[in-house]
Amino acid sequence: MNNNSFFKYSIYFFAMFIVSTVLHAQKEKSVEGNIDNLPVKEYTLTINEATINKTGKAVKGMTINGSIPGPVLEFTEGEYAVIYVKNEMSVETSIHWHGLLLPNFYDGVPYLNTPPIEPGHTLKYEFALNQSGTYWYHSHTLLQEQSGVFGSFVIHTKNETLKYDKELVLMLSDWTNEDPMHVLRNLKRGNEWYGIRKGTSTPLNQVIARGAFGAQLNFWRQRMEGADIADVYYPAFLINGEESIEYPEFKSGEKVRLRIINGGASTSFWMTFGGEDPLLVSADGIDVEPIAKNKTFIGIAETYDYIVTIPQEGKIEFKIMAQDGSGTASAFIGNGKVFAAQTLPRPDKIGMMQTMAKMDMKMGAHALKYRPGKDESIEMKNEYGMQMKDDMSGMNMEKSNTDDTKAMKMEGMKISKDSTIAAMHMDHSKMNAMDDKMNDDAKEMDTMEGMDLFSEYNYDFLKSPEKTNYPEGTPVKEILLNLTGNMQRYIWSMNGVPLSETDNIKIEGDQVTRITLNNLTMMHHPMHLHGHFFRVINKNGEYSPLKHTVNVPPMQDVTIEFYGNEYGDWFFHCHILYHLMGGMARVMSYDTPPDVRMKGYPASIAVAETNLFYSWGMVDASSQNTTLNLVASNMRNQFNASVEYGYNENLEAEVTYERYLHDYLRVFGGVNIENEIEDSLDEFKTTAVVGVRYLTPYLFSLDARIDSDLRPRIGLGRSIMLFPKFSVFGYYEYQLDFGWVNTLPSGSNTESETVWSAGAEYFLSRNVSLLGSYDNRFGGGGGLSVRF
Ligand SMILES: [Cu+2]
Repeated sequence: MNNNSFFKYSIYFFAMFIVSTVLHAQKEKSVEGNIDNLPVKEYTLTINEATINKTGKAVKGMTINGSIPGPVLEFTEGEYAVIYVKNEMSVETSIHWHGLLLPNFYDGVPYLNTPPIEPGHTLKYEFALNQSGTYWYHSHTLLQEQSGVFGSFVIHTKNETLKYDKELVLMLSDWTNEDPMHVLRNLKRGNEWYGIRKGTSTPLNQVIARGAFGAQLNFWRQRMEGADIADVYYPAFLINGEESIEYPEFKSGEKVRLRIINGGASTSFWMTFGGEDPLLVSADGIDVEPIAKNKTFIGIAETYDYIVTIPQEGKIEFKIMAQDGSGTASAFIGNGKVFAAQTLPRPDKIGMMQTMAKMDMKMGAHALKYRPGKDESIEMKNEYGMQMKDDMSGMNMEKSNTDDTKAMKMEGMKISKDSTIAAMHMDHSKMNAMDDKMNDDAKEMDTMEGMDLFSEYNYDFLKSPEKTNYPEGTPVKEILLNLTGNMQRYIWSMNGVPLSETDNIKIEGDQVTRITLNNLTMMHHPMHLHGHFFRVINKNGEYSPLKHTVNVPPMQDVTIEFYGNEYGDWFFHCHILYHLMGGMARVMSYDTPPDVRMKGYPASIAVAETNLFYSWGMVDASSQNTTLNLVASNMRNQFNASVEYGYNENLEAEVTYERYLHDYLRVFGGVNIENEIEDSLDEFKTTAVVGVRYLTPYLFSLDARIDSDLRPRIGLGRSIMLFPKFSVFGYYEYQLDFGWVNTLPSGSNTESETVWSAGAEYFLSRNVSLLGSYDNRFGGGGGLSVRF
């Protein structure tokens, strides 16, 4: 620690001492003090950097009390939780209590609600437990949760009505051997290796073999590579930290309550159970109407409780499969022969692409729009997403937001033409007429295929035992949030605006906030609201379930609503950590005075985490030339440097700054240096350049520019993965000189220069490819491409 930070810490501690003394004196008035003399239960969590070996490879990770996951924190409803979180790492950390209703200051989002826990320091969390169920906790600092900073939080109810003998917490997670920040950097640079490594990429040969080239063109036209399910390659998926784990302590005939938590950083799972179908009793910590259900999808950060019965002379397999089919893990509960869980097939990405192409969807809504300050959410919803066939569009209806169960038959289908966010109440005769029409047309209607593709992701199986709707007449505020994303730059946002470019969303107290989450991307987004439970409107109408996290499938919409009875600022974000870091987040603000204890911890620091600069580089070393490319990029700004040297003594170097106007369009300016006469490194020509770069439909990179000699130039490039690990690329560039500045050889009005190259690349690993190319300046050759 240097003197400067020592001084900072001293000031901080002195301030904290004053503040806590004052607060202590005021405790009688504080909502956070244990004024009711509740029974106190204490835990200490110590967070450490550690070497972890989950896959036969020792890597740097983070542990809580020495393990991944951290310990199960067990409480009983009505207790007063006191948890000391001790940071023994060299970096700051935080703990967020996921799904818990607690004072805003203890929610644990650093800089937004709670001070970060500095290295060597301990933070005391304390709050009364006024709920029961299965919850969890995790770091909310950068990608620390991916490194291992997470664990489960169980609150037993005071009067249990469910019948079971024992219980078992099953914490699901994903494990990478890479530094998570490097994973994110690879996603930002568009490295295709993760898809190749897990076998989920869809090279052109497979697309053509399946007769899906038309669908592929449809996707390319809309600047999409394909239907992506998960971005990150994981060498292992874990249940309580293991790929396969045994629980022999459970005996035949015993009923066991499984408390299942998805603590994955970016993996949702399909869960299956051996033996008889288990009884689903709770979702996100709250009891639901018990229902026998086997195959279930668990989105990131969701929790489900099941009651299973251990079979006679056997053990149950509980199996999870990563949503994209890239891996599984199993837990075995009981003894004896295995009652195997169903093995699910890998999802068929090419088939999905074909179905989606048929559904007439408009993709490519901006993740980074031109004017972030202008609300165009409704226009965006109308323009993008699933389009209705003409014969249905005249009906001008939106999926009803009322509790009319009839209307819920439209669940999973979206009709966006001419619709507005305002819910339209339909009378029953109209609804019946529509039902008939839908049934008649179901076979031919392409749009209906979408219902099959995503119907297994709806929440209709969840029914609250009690009514959850709000008293009639409660004022309702409607908010539309289109979920938007850009795979090429790995930017994720809402309404085309990432967190760093928007204001807080104002939440009014004593009224209902109803949010329509309209997913305009090809990925699922598990959306989590801190400090609240919201109703997820489904076919159960008044009995719609309460949740803290809701998964929104691709090109679908889900409506949630909650009653405003809190204060302070609460985070609302996609729980795919890499999407959160990519900007898919908002702050929901009650606009109440800030907590004095947060002085010196501006929320802007939390926001800045979603707008970091990522930098990367690449060297292509071939027998005929060598090129070096360096990039540093955040949401709107990018710096590029490149040097190209041919062994025929042709050299070109360029440095540019670019500004993204929106996802596909950037303006740039910079300096270009080139040797005037080929085969001579004596004479260099330096020019200033300005221009635009544009990603065209069908994914061509276009570069149109003019230099300080008033010479216009246009360049066009594209690469396509033809076979697994094998892609081809081409580049064409044409420059004209009208002699406006330069003196042209006598007799000619214009002079032109053409540059082109084409080649192929074979991926050997994440960072190395074999390269073969021909360039009209340098000739043909081969070599290596190294990414760093
Ligand atoms: Cu997301």
